[in-house]
Amino acid sequence: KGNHWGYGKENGPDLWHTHYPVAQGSRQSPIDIPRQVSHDPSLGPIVLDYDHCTSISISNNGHSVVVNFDDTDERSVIHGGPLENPYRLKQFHFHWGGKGCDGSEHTVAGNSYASELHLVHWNAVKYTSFDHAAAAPEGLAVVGIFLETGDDHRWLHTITDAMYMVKYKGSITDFKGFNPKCLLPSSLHYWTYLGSLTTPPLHESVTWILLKDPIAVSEKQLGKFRLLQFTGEEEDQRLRMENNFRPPQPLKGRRIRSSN
Ligand code: 1SD
Ligand code: ZN
Repeated sequence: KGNHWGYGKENGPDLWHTHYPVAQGSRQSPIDIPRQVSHDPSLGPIVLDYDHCTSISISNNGHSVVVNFDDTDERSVIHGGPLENPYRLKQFHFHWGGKGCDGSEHTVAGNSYASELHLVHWNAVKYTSFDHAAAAPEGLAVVGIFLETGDDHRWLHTITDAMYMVKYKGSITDFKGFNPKCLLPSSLHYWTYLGSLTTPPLHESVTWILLKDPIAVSEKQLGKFRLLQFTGEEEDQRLRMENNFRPPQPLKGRRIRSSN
């Protein structure tokens, strides 16, 4: 099944269901967050415990740029909010648009942001590996953060400066000591709902925690993301990595809850 999905005309989100029928399932992501979401007083604050955070590498998986973490112990976890267990940070990656285009996966009252950051965590209390967790109902917790265009982001350059080393699909290089805490907005108010991976295999395993406050990054910084390639260095075809987002999917009666 490997690589016949992407974001193009012949392999884009509208066609994913042919190889991944769950694309039309009952809890798919992303979704549009409606204007009015009810506050759930039983939801506590979400805690991102990244103090001893240990990034290892940065890579291009042909769909996004990914920063990978050491997840062999509980050094970087999130807990609280809608979660019953702590979830370990595995990686983070981004989705973005073309120049001047929308690029987020989730939308808010019909409006897109320029980009969306996903911090992917797994439940190591219930499951023995990331791969097991990724296919299981309570397996993953993904924190989504919206990026809007504005001033330069003070810390994002650490990532964009490393991008020339992972321009092509399949490339990977050391990226140690990066703490994603520097990418969080000042408030951690969130929406939460039960959904799926937004890329094949689209497993319905994700507790989504979407931060309401966006962070600002400059158009110039986003331009560096668009120098990445969907394609490998040896391929004849060159395809700029952009518009790597899935559009909102039907809510199908799911409840969305607000932390405030
Ligand atoms: O797109 C990512 C995909 O690259 C992979 O990280 C997967 C987890 O195995 O998660 C999806 S997403 O749902 O976080 N977009
Ligand atoms: Zn993602």
